[in-house]
Amino acid sequence: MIEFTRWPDQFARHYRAAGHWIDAPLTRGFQAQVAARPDATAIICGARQLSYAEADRLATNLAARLSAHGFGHGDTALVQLPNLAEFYLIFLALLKIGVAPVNALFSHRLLEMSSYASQISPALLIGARGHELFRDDAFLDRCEGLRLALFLGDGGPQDLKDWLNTPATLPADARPTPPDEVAFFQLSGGSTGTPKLIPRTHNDYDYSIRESVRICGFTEATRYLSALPAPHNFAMSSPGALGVFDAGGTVVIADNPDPTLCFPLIQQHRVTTVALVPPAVALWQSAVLADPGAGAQIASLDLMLVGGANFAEAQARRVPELLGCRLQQVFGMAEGLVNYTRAGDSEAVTFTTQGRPISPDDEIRILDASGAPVPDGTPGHLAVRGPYTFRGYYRAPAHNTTAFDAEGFYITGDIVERVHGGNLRVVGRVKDQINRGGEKIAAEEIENLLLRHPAVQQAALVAVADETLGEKSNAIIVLRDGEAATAMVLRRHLLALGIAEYKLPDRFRFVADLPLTAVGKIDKLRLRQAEFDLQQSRRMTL
Ligand code: OOB
Repeated sequence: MIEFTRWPDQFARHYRAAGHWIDAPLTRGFQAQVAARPDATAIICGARQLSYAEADRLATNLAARLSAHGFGHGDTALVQLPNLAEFYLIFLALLKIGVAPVNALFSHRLLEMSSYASQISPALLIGARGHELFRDDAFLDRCEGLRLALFLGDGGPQDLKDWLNTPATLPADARPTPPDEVAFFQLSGGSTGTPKLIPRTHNDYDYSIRESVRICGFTEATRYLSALPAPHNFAMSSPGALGVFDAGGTVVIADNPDPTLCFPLIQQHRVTTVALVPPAVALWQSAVLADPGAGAQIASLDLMLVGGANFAEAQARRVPELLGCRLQQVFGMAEGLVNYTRAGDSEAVTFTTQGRPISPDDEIRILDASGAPVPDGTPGHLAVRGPYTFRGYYRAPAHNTTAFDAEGFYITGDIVERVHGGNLRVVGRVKDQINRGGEKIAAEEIENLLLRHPAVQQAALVAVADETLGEKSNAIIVLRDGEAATAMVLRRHLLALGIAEYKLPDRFRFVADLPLTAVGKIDKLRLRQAEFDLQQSRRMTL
Protein backbone atom coordinates (compact mmCIF):
# COMPACT_ATOMS: atom_id res chain seq x y z
CA MET A 1 0.00 0.00 0.00
CA ILE A 2 1.02 3.58 -0.53
CA GLU A 3 2.04 5.26 2.69
CA PHE A 4 0.34 8.57 3.55
CA THR A 5 -0.80 10.60 6.57
CA ARG A 6 -4.09 9.10 7.76
CA TRP A 7 -6.91 10.74 9.66
CA PRO A 8 -6.64 9.85 13.36
CA ASP A 9 -8.91 6.93 14.32
CA GLN A 10 -11.42 8.99 16.27
CA PHE A 11 -11.98 11.22 13.20
CA ALA A 12 -12.28 8.25 10.84
CA ARG A 13 -14.84 6.69 13.20
CA HIS A 14 -16.85 9.89 13.30
CA TYR A 15 -16.78 10.38 9.51
CA ARG A 16 -18.09 6.82 9.07
CA ALA A 17 -20.74 7.16 11.78
CA ALA A 18 -21.94 10.42 10.21
CA GLY A 19 -22.34 8.67 6.85
CA HIS A 20 -19.64 10.70 5.10
CA TRP A 21 -17.30 7.81 4.50
CA ILE A 22 -19.27 4.92 3.03
CA ASP A 23 -16.37 2.54 2.34
CA ALA A 24 -17.08 2.33 -1.37
CA PRO A 25 -14.53 2.71 -4.16
CA LEU A 26 -14.27 5.92 -6.17
CA THR A 27 -15.67 4.01 -9.14
CA ARG A 28 -18.96 3.59 -7.19
CA GLY A 29 -21.01 6.32 -8.87
CA PHE A 30 -19.89 5.45 -12.38
CA GLN A 31 -20.43 1.70 -11.92
CA ALA A 32 -23.93 2.30 -10.54
CA GLN A 33 -24.85 4.15 -13.73
CA VAL A 34 -23.27 1.43 -15.89
CA ALA A 35 -25.62 -1.02 -14.20
CA ALA A 36 -28.71 1.22 -14.14
CA ARG A 37 -28.49 3.04 -17.49
CA PRO A 38 -25.89 1.33 -19.68
CA ASP A 39 -27.09 3.02 -22.87
CA ALA A 40 -27.09 6.59 -21.57
CA THR A 41 -24.33 8.78 -23.00
CA ALA A 42 -21.46 9.25 -20.56
CA ILE A 43 -18.91 11.14 -22.69
CA ILE A 44 -19.01 13.21 -25.86
CA CYS A 45 -15.60 14.03 -27.32
CA GLY A 46 -15.47 15.39 -30.86
CA ALA A 47 -17.49 13.06 -33.07
CA ARG A 48 -17.36 10.25 -30.50
CA GLN A 49 -20.16 9.46 -28.10
CA LEU A 50 -19.54 6.82 -25.47
CA SER A 51 -22.37 5.22 -23.53
CA TYR A 52 -21.79 4.24 -19.90
CA ALA A 53 -21.54 0.59 -20.94
CA GLU A 54 -19.06 1.35 -23.70
CA ALA A 55 -16.89 3.58 -21.51
CA ASP A 56 -16.87 0.80 -18.93
CA ARG A 57 -15.98 -1.81 -21.53
CA LEU A 58 -12.96 0.21 -22.76
CA ALA A 59 -11.77 0.99 -19.23
CA THR A 60 -12.15 -2.69 -18.33
CA ASN A 61 -10.13 -3.78 -21.37
CA LEU A 62 -7.22 -1.59 -20.29
CA ALA A 63 -7.55 -2.56 -16.63
CA ALA A 64 -7.60 -6.27 -17.51
CA ARG A 65 -4.53 -6.11 -19.70
CA LEU A 66 -2.61 -4.05 -17.14
CA SER A 67 -3.62 -6.52 -14.47
CA ALA A 68 -2.36 -9.37 -16.66
CA HIS A 69 0.96 -7.52 -16.86
CA GLY A 70 1.17 -7.54 -13.08
CA PHE A 71 -0.07 -4.04 -12.30
CA GLY A 72 -2.10 -3.64 -9.13
CA HIS A 73 -2.16 -2.44 -5.54
CA GLY A 74 0.85 -0.39 -4.46
CA ASP A 75 1.72 0.63 -8.03
CA THR A 76 1.60 4.24 -9.16
CA ALA A 77 1.18 5.75 -12.62
CA LEU A 78 2.16 9.07 -14.15
CA VAL A 79 -0.53 10.11 -16.63
CA GLN A 80 -0.52 13.13 -18.92
CA LEU A 81 -3.21 13.65 -21.55
CA PRO A 82 -5.06 16.60 -23.03
CA ASN A 83 -8.83 16.93 -22.48
CA LEU A 84 -10.01 13.73 -24.17
CA ALA A 85 -12.36 10.86 -23.38
CA GLU A 86 -9.27 8.70 -22.78
CA PHE A 87 -8.42 10.75 -19.70
CA TYR A 88 -11.50 9.41 -17.88
CA LEU A 89 -11.23 5.90 -19.31
CA ILE A 90 -7.67 5.61 -17.99
CA PHE A 91 -8.56 7.04 -14.60
CA LEU A 92 -11.40 4.53 -14.23
CA ALA A 93 -9.20 1.68 -15.48
CA LEU A 94 -6.46 2.45 -12.96
CA LEU A 95 -8.97 2.75 -10.11
CA LYS A 96 -10.45 -0.64 -11.03
CA ILE A 97 -7.13 -2.42 -10.36
CA GLY A 98 -5.86 -0.20 -7.55
CA VAL A 99 -3.08 1.65 -9.40
CA ALA A 100 -2.78 5.22 -8.06
CA PRO A 101 -2.12 7.87 -10.71
CA VAL A 102 -0.75 11.39 -10.69
CA ASN A 103 -2.72 13.15 -13.44
CA ALA A 104 -0.34 15.86 -14.68
CA LEU A 105 -1.59 18.90 -16.57
CA PHE A 106 -0.98 18.80 -20.32
CA SER A 107 0.86 22.13 -19.98
CA HIS A 108 3.43 20.52 -17.67
CA ARG A 109 6.86 20.03 -19.19
CA LEU A 110 10.12 18.30 -18.32
CA LEU A 111 10.59 19.93 -14.93
CA GLU A 112 7.15 19.21 -13.48
CA MET A 113 6.98 15.74 -14.97
CA SER A 114 10.46 14.84 -13.65
CA SER A 115 9.49 16.05 -10.21
CA TYR A 116 6.35 13.90 -10.16
CA ALA A 117 8.29 10.91 -11.50
CA SER A 118 10.92 11.21 -8.80
CA GLN A 119 8.28 11.56 -6.07
CA ILE A 120 6.15 8.54 -7.01
CA SER A 121 8.56 6.33 -9.07
CA PRO A 122 5.75 5.32 -11.44
CA ALA A 123 5.52 1.72 -12.60
CA LEU A 124 3.38 2.94 -15.50
CA LEU A 125 3.61 6.02 -17.70
CA ILE A 126 0.79 7.14 -19.98
CA GLY A 127 1.29 10.11 -22.28
CA ALA A 128 0.56 11.54 -25.70
CA ARG A 129 3.08 11.39 -28.53
CA GLY A 130 1.80 14.85 -29.47
CA HIS A 131 3.44 16.31 -26.34
CA GLU A 132 7.01 17.55 -26.83
CA LEU A 133 8.22 15.39 -23.94
CA PHE A 134 7.13 12.16 -25.61
CA ARG A 135 8.35 12.65 -29.17
CA ASP A 136 11.02 10.14 -28.20
CA ASP A 137 11.51 7.84 -25.20
CA ALA A 138 14.22 9.88 -23.42
CA PHE A 139 11.90 10.76 -20.50
CA LEU A 140 11.45 7.07 -19.69
CA ASP A 141 14.99 6.98 -18.31
CA ARG A 142 13.93 9.46 -15.64
CA CYS A 143 11.34 7.06 -14.27
CA GLU A 144 13.10 4.66 -11.97
CA GLY A 145 11.28 1.33 -11.72
CA LEU A 146 9.11 2.01 -14.79
CA ARG A 147 7.69 -1.24 -16.20
CA LEU A 148 5.49 0.02 -19.04
CA ALA A 149 4.82 3.16 -21.09
CA LEU A 150 1.71 3.62 -23.24
CA PHE A 151 1.13 6.50 -25.62
CA LEU A 152 -1.74 8.05 -27.45
CA GLY A 153 -0.74 8.30 -31.12
CA ASP A 154 2.07 5.79 -30.85
CA GLY A 155 0.93 3.47 -33.61
CA GLY A 156 3.17 0.68 -32.28
CA PRO A 157 3.00 -1.88 -29.50
CA GLN A 158 2.78 0.93 -26.95
CA ASP A 159 -0.39 2.33 -28.49
CA LEU A 160 -2.87 3.27 -25.79
CA LYS A 161 -5.91 2.92 -28.07
CA ASP A 162 -4.92 -0.63 -28.80
CA TRP A 163 -4.88 -1.41 -25.07
CA LEU A 164 -8.29 0.21 -24.64
CA ASN A 165 -9.91 -1.45 -27.64
CA THR A 166 -8.64 -5.03 -27.38
CA PRO A 167 -11.26 -7.08 -25.53
CA ALA A 168 -9.97 -8.49 -22.26
CA THR A 169 -11.58 -9.84 -19.10
CA LEU A 170 -10.77 -8.55 -15.66
CA PRO A 171 -9.56 -11.34 -13.34
CA ALA A 172 -12.05 -12.12 -10.58
CA ASP A 173 -9.66 -10.93 -7.88
CA ALA A 174 -8.89 -7.54 -9.46
CA ARG A 175 -10.31 -4.73 -7.35
CA PRO A 176 -9.74 -1.13 -6.27
CA THR A 177 -7.56 -0.41 -3.27
CA PRO A 178 -9.46 -0.44 0.04
CA PRO A 179 -11.60 2.70 0.46
CA ASP A 180 -9.46 4.27 3.14
CA GLU A 181 -6.28 3.91 1.08
CA VAL A 182 -4.87 6.27 -1.56
CA ALA A 183 -6.92 6.24 -4.77
CA PHE A 184 -4.84 8.85 -6.61
CA PHE A 185 -2.79 11.98 -6.10
CA GLN A 186 -4.04 15.52 -6.67
CA LEU A 187 -1.64 18.29 -7.70
CA SER A 188 -0.99 21.13 -5.30
CA GLY A 189 -0.91 24.70 -6.62
CA GLY A 190 2.00 24.99 -4.26
CA SER A 191 4.08 27.70 -2.72
CA THR A 192 7.32 25.76 -2.38
CA GLY A 193 10.32 24.85 -4.53
CA THR A 194 8.95 21.51 -5.78
CA PRO A 195 5.37 20.74 -6.83
CA LYS A 196 3.75 18.80 -3.98
CA LEU A 197 1.39 15.84 -4.27
CA ILE A 198 -1.83 15.35 -2.32
CA PRO A 199 -2.89 11.78 -1.53
CA ARG A 200 -6.69 11.43 -1.89
CA THR A 201 -8.49 8.36 -0.61
CA HIS A 202 -11.63 6.77 -2.09
CA ASN A 203 -13.63 7.62 1.02
CA ASP A 204 -12.71 11.28 1.21
CA TYR A 205 -12.92 12.06 -2.50
CA ASP A 206 -16.13 10.14 -3.05
CA TYR A 207 -17.77 12.04 -0.19
CA SER A 208 -16.81 15.41 -1.69
CA ILE A 209 -18.24 14.32 -5.04
CA ARG A 210 -21.54 12.94 -3.66
CA GLU A 211 -22.21 16.09 -1.69
CA SER A 212 -21.14 18.38 -4.55
CA VAL A 213 -23.63 16.59 -6.81
CA ARG A 214 -26.39 17.17 -4.28
CA ILE A 215 -25.47 20.82 -3.64
CA CYS A 216 -25.28 21.66 -7.35
CA GLY A 217 -28.35 19.61 -8.28
CA PHE A 218 -26.66 17.41 -10.88
CA THR A 219 -28.97 14.75 -12.34
CA GLU A 220 -29.10 12.41 -15.32
CA ALA A 221 -30.27 15.42 -17.34
CA THR A 222 -27.01 17.30 -16.61
CA ARG A 223 -24.96 17.90 -19.73
CA TYR A 224 -21.67 19.30 -18.45
CA LEU A 225 -19.11 21.09 -20.58
CA SER A 226 -15.63 20.20 -19.31
CA ALA A 227 -13.42 23.01 -20.63
CA LEU A 228 -10.93 23.44 -17.77
CA PRO A 229 -7.89 21.14 -17.59
CA ALA A 230 -9.43 17.73 -16.83
CA PRO A 231 -7.09 16.81 -13.92
CA HIS A 232 -7.86 19.99 -11.98
CA ASN A 233 -9.84 19.40 -8.79
CA PHE A 234 -12.57 21.81 -9.94
CA ALA A 235 -13.07 20.00 -13.27
CA MET A 236 -12.77 16.58 -11.73
CA SER A 237 -14.84 16.66 -8.57
CA SER A 238 -16.48 20.01 -7.82
CA PRO A 239 -18.81 18.40 -8.92
CA GLY A 240 -16.82 17.97 -12.12
CA ALA A 241 -16.84 15.05 -14.51
CA LEU A 242 -16.87 12.53 -11.67
CA GLY A 243 -19.94 14.29 -10.32
CA VAL A 244 -21.61 13.98 -13.72
CA PHE A 245 -20.84 10.24 -13.80
CA ASP A 246 -22.21 9.90 -10.28
CA ALA A 247 -25.47 11.53 -11.37
CA GLY A 248 -25.67 9.67 -14.70
CA GLY A 249 -25.34 12.77 -16.88
CA THR A 250 -23.16 13.50 -19.90
CA VAL A 251 -19.68 15.07 -20.03
CA VAL A 252 -19.04 17.10 -23.18
CA ILE A 253 -15.31 17.63 -23.59
CA ALA A 254 -13.78 20.87 -24.85
CA ASP A 255 -10.06 21.41 -25.23
CA ASN A 256 -10.17 24.86 -23.59
CA PRO A 257 -12.73 27.54 -22.60
CA ASP A 258 -12.45 29.65 -25.80
CA PRO A 259 -16.03 30.75 -26.62
CA THR A 260 -15.55 30.18 -30.34
CA LEU A 261 -14.95 26.53 -29.51
CA CYS A 262 -17.38 26.18 -26.59
CA PHE A 263 -20.48 28.03 -27.83
CA PRO A 264 -21.05 25.73 -30.83
CA LEU A 265 -20.51 22.70 -28.55
CA ILE A 266 -23.10 24.05 -26.10
CA GLN A 267 -25.58 24.55 -28.91
CA GLN A 268 -24.94 21.22 -30.60
CA HIS A 269 -25.12 19.12 -27.43
CA ARG A 270 -27.62 21.23 -25.45
CA VAL A 271 -25.15 21.73 -22.63
CA THR A 272 -26.78 22.70 -19.32
CA THR A 273 -23.83 23.25 -17.01
CA VAL A 274 -20.29 24.58 -17.18
CA ALA A 275 -17.42 25.30 -14.78
CA LEU A 276 -15.13 28.24 -15.54
CA VAL A 277 -12.38 30.36 -14.02
CA PRO A 278 -13.10 34.13 -13.88
CA PRO A 279 -10.98 35.16 -16.92
CA ALA A 280 -12.93 32.68 -19.07
CA VAL A 281 -16.22 34.14 -17.81
CA ALA A 282 -14.99 37.55 -18.99
CA LEU A 283 -14.25 36.11 -22.44
CA TRP A 284 -17.73 34.57 -22.63
CA GLN A 285 -19.36 37.82 -21.54
CA SER A 286 -17.41 39.79 -24.16
CA ALA A 287 -18.36 37.25 -26.83
CA VAL A 288 -22.06 37.75 -26.06
CA LEU A 289 -21.72 41.52 -25.97
CA ALA A 290 -19.90 41.53 -29.29
CA ASP A 291 -22.43 39.26 -31.00
CA PRO A 292 -26.00 39.03 -29.66
CA GLY A 293 -26.44 35.88 -31.78
CA ALA A 294 -23.93 34.20 -29.47
CA GLY A 295 -26.46 34.48 -26.65
CA ALA A 296 -28.86 32.26 -28.59
CA GLN A 297 -26.12 29.66 -29.05
CA ILE A 298 -25.83 29.17 -25.30
CA ALA A 299 -29.55 29.29 -24.54
CA SER A 300 -29.54 25.74 -23.06
CA LEU A 301 -27.11 26.80 -20.33
CA ASP A 302 -28.75 26.67 -16.91
CA LEU A 303 -25.86 26.80 -14.42
CA MET A 304 -22.38 28.29 -14.40
CA LEU A 305 -19.95 27.33 -11.65
CA VAL A 306 -17.16 29.88 -11.20
CA GLY A 307 -14.08 29.48 -9.03
CA GLY A 308 -10.34 29.07 -8.83
CA ALA A 309 -9.50 32.75 -8.48
CA ASN A 310 -10.92 36.04 -7.28
CA PHE A 311 -14.25 36.82 -8.99
CA ALA A 312 -15.24 40.49 -8.94
CA GLU A 313 -18.78 41.25 -7.74
CA ALA A 314 -19.61 43.38 -10.81
CA GLN A 315 -18.61 40.53 -13.10
CA ALA A 316 -20.55 38.00 -11.03
CA ARG A 317 -23.73 40.09 -11.24
CA ARG A 318 -23.49 40.07 -15.02
CA VAL A 319 -23.53 36.27 -15.30
CA PRO A 320 -27.34 35.83 -15.27
CA GLU A 321 -27.85 39.05 -17.18
CA LEU A 322 -25.47 38.37 -20.07
CA LEU A 323 -25.15 34.60 -20.14
CA GLY A 324 -28.72 33.77 -19.19
CA CYS A 325 -27.89 31.20 -16.51
CA ARG A 326 -27.65 30.82 -12.75
CA LEU A 327 -24.35 31.33 -10.93
CA GLN A 328 -22.82 29.26 -8.17
CA GLN A 329 -19.47 30.45 -6.85
CA VAL A 330 -16.93 27.80 -5.87
CA PHE A 331 -13.96 28.30 -3.56
CA GLY A 332 -12.02 25.07 -3.45
CA MET A 333 -8.58 23.60 -3.25
CA ALA A 334 -6.91 20.39 -4.38
CA GLU A 335 -6.03 19.77 -0.72
CA GLY A 336 -9.71 19.25 0.11
CA LEU A 337 -12.12 21.94 1.35
CA VAL A 338 -14.68 23.09 -1.22
CA ASN A 339 -17.26 25.86 -0.64
CA TYR A 340 -20.29 26.60 -2.79
CA THR A 341 -22.96 29.26 -2.86
CA ARG A 342 -26.29 27.42 -3.01
CA ALA A 343 -29.31 27.63 -5.30
CA GLY A 344 -31.80 29.90 -3.57
CA ASP A 345 -29.16 31.98 -1.78
CA SER A 346 -29.78 35.72 -1.60
CA GLU A 347 -28.20 37.95 -4.25
CA ALA A 348 -25.80 39.25 -1.61
CA VAL A 349 -24.50 35.74 -0.91
CA THR A 350 -24.44 34.61 -4.55
CA PHE A 351 -22.65 37.66 -5.89
CA THR A 352 -20.41 38.78 -3.03
CA THR A 353 -19.25 35.57 -1.33
CA GLN A 354 -17.57 32.35 -2.35
CA GLY A 355 -20.04 30.18 -0.46
CA ARG A 356 -19.94 27.82 2.48
CA PRO A 357 -18.35 24.42 3.06
CA ILE A 358 -19.75 21.16 1.73
CA SER A 359 -19.86 19.38 5.06
CA PRO A 360 -21.22 20.08 8.54
CA ASP A 361 -17.97 18.45 9.67
CA ASP A 362 -15.72 20.88 7.81
CA GLU A 363 -14.15 22.66 10.77
CA ILE A 364 -13.30 26.20 9.71
CA ARG A 365 -11.05 28.47 11.72
CA ILE A 366 -10.36 32.08 10.79
CA LEU A 367 -7.46 33.35 12.85
CA ASP A 368 -5.50 36.53 13.45
CA ALA A 369 -1.70 36.67 13.35
CA SER A 370 -1.48 35.45 16.96
CA GLY A 371 -3.68 32.43 16.20
CA ALA A 372 -6.81 33.75 17.93
CA PRO A 373 -10.22 33.49 16.15
CA VAL A 374 -11.41 36.74 14.56
CA PRO A 375 -15.03 37.93 14.77
CA ASP A 376 -17.32 37.53 11.74
CA GLY A 377 -16.70 40.14 9.07
CA THR A 378 -13.02 40.45 9.97
CA PRO A 379 -10.39 39.02 7.62
CA GLY A 380 -8.16 36.27 8.98
CA HIS A 381 -6.08 33.23 8.06
CA LEU A 382 -8.19 30.27 6.98
CA ALA A 383 -7.36 26.89 8.51
CA VAL A 384 -9.48 23.78 7.96
CA ARG A 385 -9.88 20.20 9.09
CA GLY A 386 -12.52 17.79 7.84
CA PRO A 387 -13.68 14.56 6.20
CA TYR A 388 -12.18 15.31 2.77
CA THR A 389 -9.30 17.63 3.65
CA PHE A 390 -5.98 15.79 3.51
CA ARG A 391 -3.67 15.38 6.51
CA GLY A 392 -0.27 15.62 4.80
CA TYR A 393 1.51 16.18 1.50
CA TYR A 394 3.07 13.04 0.07
CA ARG A 395 6.59 12.39 1.38
CA ALA A 396 7.08 15.97 2.58
CA PRO A 397 7.53 15.69 6.38
CA ALA A 398 9.42 18.98 6.77
CA HIS A 399 6.87 20.96 4.78
CA ASN A 400 3.99 19.26 6.60
CA THR A 401 5.18 20.62 9.95
CA THR A 402 4.42 24.17 8.73
CA ALA A 403 1.45 23.38 6.44
CA PHE A 404 -0.56 22.00 9.41
CA ASP A 405 -1.06 23.13 12.97
CA ALA A 406 -0.68 20.87 16.00
CA GLU A 407 -4.35 19.85 15.81
CA GLY A 408 -4.16 18.75 12.18
CA PHE A 409 -5.76 21.84 10.66
CA TYR A 410 -4.45 22.57 7.16
CA ILE A 411 -3.26 26.17 6.96
CA THR A 412 -4.57 27.23 3.57
CA GLY A 413 -2.62 30.47 3.12
CA ASP A 414 -5.88 32.20 2.14
CA ILE A 415 -7.24 35.27 3.90
CA VAL A 416 -11.02 35.10 4.23
CA GLU A 417 -13.84 36.68 6.18
CA ARG A 418 -17.04 35.00 7.36
CA VAL A 419 -20.12 36.93 6.29
CA HIS A 420 -23.89 36.46 5.84
CA GLY A 421 -24.27 33.57 8.26
CA GLY A 422 -21.28 31.39 7.55
CA ASN A 423 -20.42 32.17 3.96
CA LEU A 424 -16.77 32.84 3.19
CA ARG A 425 -15.40 35.71 1.20
CA VAL A 426 -11.84 35.33 -0.09
CA VAL A 427 -10.10 38.68 0.39
CA GLY A 428 -6.42 37.85 0.00
CA ARG A 429 -3.59 35.41 0.39
CA VAL A 430 -0.42 35.07 2.42
CA LYS A 431 1.04 32.06 0.62
CA ASP A 432 3.84 33.01 -1.75
CA GLN A 433 1.95 32.13 -4.88
CA ILE A 434 0.71 33.88 -8.01
CA ASN A 435 -2.86 33.04 -9.05
CA ARG A 436 -2.67 33.68 -12.78
CA GLY A 437 -6.31 33.37 -13.83
CA GLY A 438 -6.73 30.23 -11.73
CA GLU A 439 -3.35 28.73 -12.67
CA LYS A 440 -1.17 28.67 -9.59
CA ILE A 441 2.54 29.51 -9.64
CA ALA A 442 4.77 28.93 -6.61
CA ALA A 443 7.10 31.94 -6.39
CA GLU A 444 9.89 29.94 -4.77
CA GLU A 445 9.98 27.40 -7.58
CA ILE A 446 10.58 30.07 -10.22
CA GLU A 447 12.98 32.08 -8.06
CA ASN A 448 15.18 28.99 -7.52
CA LEU A 449 15.25 28.34 -11.26
CA LEU A 450 16.13 31.97 -12.03
CA LEU A 451 19.00 31.73 -9.51
CA ARG A 452 20.44 28.87 -11.53
CA HIS A 453 21.34 31.38 -14.25
CA PRO A 454 24.95 32.52 -13.73
CA ALA A 455 24.14 36.22 -14.19
CA VAL A 456 21.40 36.27 -11.55
CA GLN A 457 22.32 37.19 -7.99
CA GLN A 458 18.84 37.65 -6.51
CA ALA A 459 15.36 36.97 -7.85
CA ALA A 460 11.87 37.59 -6.52
CA LEU A 461 8.58 36.69 -8.20
CA VAL A 462 5.55 38.77 -7.21
CA ALA A 463 1.97 39.06 -8.38
CA VAL A 464 0.73 42.25 -10.01
CA ALA A 465 -2.88 43.06 -10.81
CA ASP A 466 -4.01 42.34 -14.36
CA GLU A 467 -7.32 43.28 -15.92
CA THR A 468 -7.71 40.08 -17.91
CA LEU A 469 -6.14 37.40 -15.74
CA GLY A 470 -6.63 38.98 -12.32
CA GLU A 471 -2.94 38.55 -11.59
CA LYS A 472 0.23 38.26 -13.60
CA SER A 473 3.77 37.52 -12.47
CA ASN A 474 6.66 39.98 -12.28
CA ALA A 475 10.24 38.78 -11.82
CA ILE A 476 12.44 41.32 -10.10
CA ILE A 477 16.08 40.59 -10.70
CA VAL A 478 19.39 41.75 -9.27
CA LEU A 479 22.24 40.83 -11.62
CA ARG A 480 25.75 39.97 -10.47
CA ASP A 481 28.34 42.71 -10.82
CA GLY A 482 29.61 42.95 -14.37
CA GLU A 483 26.98 40.47 -15.69
CA ALA A 484 24.32 41.23 -18.26
CA ALA A 485 21.10 39.39 -19.02
CA THR A 486 17.87 40.44 -20.68
CA ALA A 487 14.30 39.33 -20.11
CA MET A 488 14.57 37.24 -23.25
CA VAL A 489 17.72 35.49 -22.03
CA LEU A 490 16.08 34.61 -18.70
CA ARG A 491 12.88 33.48 -20.35
CA ARG A 492 14.90 31.16 -22.59
CA HIS A 493 16.80 29.92 -19.56
CA LEU A 494 13.54 28.96 -17.83
CA LEU A 495 12.12 27.32 -20.95
CA ALA A 496 15.35 25.35 -21.42
CA LEU A 497 15.01 24.05 -17.85
CA GLY A 498 11.60 22.73 -18.88
CA ILE A 499 8.96 24.66 -16.94
CA ALA A 500 5.35 24.96 -18.04
CA GLU A 501 4.82 28.11 -20.06
CA TYR A 502 2.16 29.54 -17.75
CA LYS A 503 4.89 29.82 -15.11
CA LEU A 504 7.10 32.08 -17.24
CA PRO A 505 7.23 35.56 -15.67
CA ASP A 506 5.03 37.96 -17.63
CA ARG A 507 7.48 40.79 -16.98
CA PHE A 508 11.05 41.16 -15.83
CA ARG A 509 12.38 44.18 -13.99
CA PHE A 510 16.07 44.65 -13.29
CA VAL A 511 16.97 46.54 -10.12
CA ALA A 512 20.15 47.41 -8.20
CA ASP A 513 18.98 45.82 -4.94
CA LEU A 514 15.96 44.25 -3.25
CA PRO A 515 14.47 45.25 0.11
CA LEU A 516 15.50 42.86 2.88
CA THR A 517 13.86 41.89 6.17
CA ALA A 518 15.62 42.18 9.53
CA VAL A 519 16.93 38.63 9.11
CA GLY A 520 18.28 39.34 5.64
CA LYS A 521 15.57 37.57 3.56
CA ILE A 522 13.96 39.30 0.59
CA ASP A 523 11.10 41.39 1.94
CA LYS A 524 8.27 40.16 -0.29
CA LEU A 525 5.66 42.28 1.45
CA ARG A 526 7.49 45.51 0.74
CA LEU A 527 8.31 44.34 -2.74
CA ARG A 528 4.68 43.57 -3.52
CA GLN A 529 3.66 46.98 -2.24
CA ALA A 530 6.41 48.65 -4.31
CA GLU A 531 5.26 46.81 -7.45
CA PHE A 532 1.69 47.80 -6.74
CA ASP A 533 2.68 51.47 -6.31
CA LEU A 534 4.69 51.34 -9.52
CA GLN A 535 1.74 49.87 -11.36
CA GLN A 536 -0.57 52.58 -10.01
CA SER A 537 1.79 55.37 -11.05
CA ARG A 538 2.09 53.83 -14.53
CA ARG A 539 -1.71 53.81 -14.74
CA MET A 540 -1.87 57.46 -13.73
CA THR A 541 0.52 58.45 -16.48
CA LEU A 542 -1.34 56.49 -19.16
C1 OOB B 1 -8.91 25.39 -7.01
O1 OOB B 1 -7.95 24.56 -6.51
P1 OOB B 1 -6.37 24.85 -6.52
O2 OOB B 1 -5.77 23.78 -5.69
O3 OOB B 1 -5.89 25.04 -7.91
O4 OOB B 1 -6.17 26.26 -5.82
C2 OOB B 1 -6.65 26.54 -4.53
C3 OOB B 1 -6.49 28.02 -4.24
C4 OOB B 1 -7.20 28.46 -2.98
O5 OOB B 1 -6.44 28.17 -1.83
C5 OOB B 1 -7.36 29.94 -3.25
O6 OOB B 1 -6.14 30.59 -3.02
C6 OOB B 1 -7.65 29.98 -4.73
O7 OOB B 1 -7.08 28.81 -5.28
N1 OOB B 1 -9.09 29.97 -5.02
C7 OOB B 1 -9.89 31.07 -5.00
C8 OOB B 1 -11.18 30.62 -5.35
N2 OOB B 1 -11.14 29.28 -5.56
C9 OOB B 1 -9.85 28.92 -5.36
N3 OOB B 1 -9.63 32.36 -4.71
C10 OOB B 1 -10.67 33.23 -4.78
N4 OOB B 1 -11.94 32.87 -5.11
C11 OOB B 1 -12.24 31.59 -5.39
N5 OOB B 1 -13.51 31.23 -5.72
O8 OOB B 1 -8.67 26.49 -7.46
C12 OOB B 1 -10.30 24.85 -6.96
C13 OOB B 1 -10.54 23.56 -6.55
C14 OOB B 1 -11.84 23.06 -6.53
C15 OOB B 1 -12.88 23.89 -6.91
C16 OOB B 1 -12.65 25.18 -7.32
C17 OOB B 1 -11.35 25.68 -7.34
